[in-house]
Amino acid sequence: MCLHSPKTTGFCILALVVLSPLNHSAAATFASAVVAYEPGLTSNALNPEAALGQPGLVAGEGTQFAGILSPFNPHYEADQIVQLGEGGSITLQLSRFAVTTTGTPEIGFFTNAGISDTSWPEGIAGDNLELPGATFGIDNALLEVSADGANWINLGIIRFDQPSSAFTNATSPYQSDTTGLIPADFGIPHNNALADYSGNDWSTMRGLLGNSAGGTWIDLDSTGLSRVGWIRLSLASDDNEDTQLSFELDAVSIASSATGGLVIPEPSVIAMLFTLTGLLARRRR
Ligand SMILES: [Ca+2]
Ligand SMILES: [Ca+2]
Repeated sequence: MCLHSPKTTGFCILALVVLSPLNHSAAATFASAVVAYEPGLTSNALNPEAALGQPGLVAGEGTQFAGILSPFNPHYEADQIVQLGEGGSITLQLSRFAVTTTGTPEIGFFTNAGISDTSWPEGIAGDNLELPGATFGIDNALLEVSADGANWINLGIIRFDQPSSAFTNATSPYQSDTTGLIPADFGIPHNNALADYSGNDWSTMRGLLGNSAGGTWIDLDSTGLSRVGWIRLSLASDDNEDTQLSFELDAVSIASSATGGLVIPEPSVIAMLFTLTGLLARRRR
């Protein structure tokens, strides 16, 4: 999008430079590259690129089941979700650094966690979301973070239990027509615990989320790192042949208020930098 003319290229590079190191723009930033993927014991969704970029705003898009991404309607498609089985792991590079910032979690994880609708299609959560069947897709995984892609800080096993929600004003959690809907912001953390949704209807849940798109948010303050550019999720075997654990990842985002500079400029950006240097040199002559 920034490659049409030397003039446009200059603007793009200047924008990147101005935005560094902190980028407070409204648009959320996401994981941008798969560094490693080991599926583990799974035969499903072997498509790690599905975890890059932002979640699609509609689940089942293009099918008769198309409906907005909501706490009752998470993604399930192979082009949206990557799965880890037991022994699996995925390492992702973020597009920009998450800068450790007091007072806010920095990194959001969007999975296929969903809340079962006790009154379909109204969208009403059960009174106790810890009961079996009251939710689906909630899984644990080991989370590690890194400032350089080589040295890792272990944040332990996290329960990724927060659903996603793509629009702030949808009257139905399943509606297929997105006309007039306001997209939620994947760069806005929230403070909701899973229990906060208990017994609530869709309208109340929307209020709890505000402009946030949900997700499970992780605070980096305890890591001792000043910034994080890589994340790794791992699912250990439970050494039980009768169970088959899995973990499903949709996307990873960075809080807009904690978004730093580019992790590693892609080759095209380096090329643009050379172009800009050339332009500036020409102007000085
Ligand atoms: Ca923090
Ligand atoms: Ca995805």
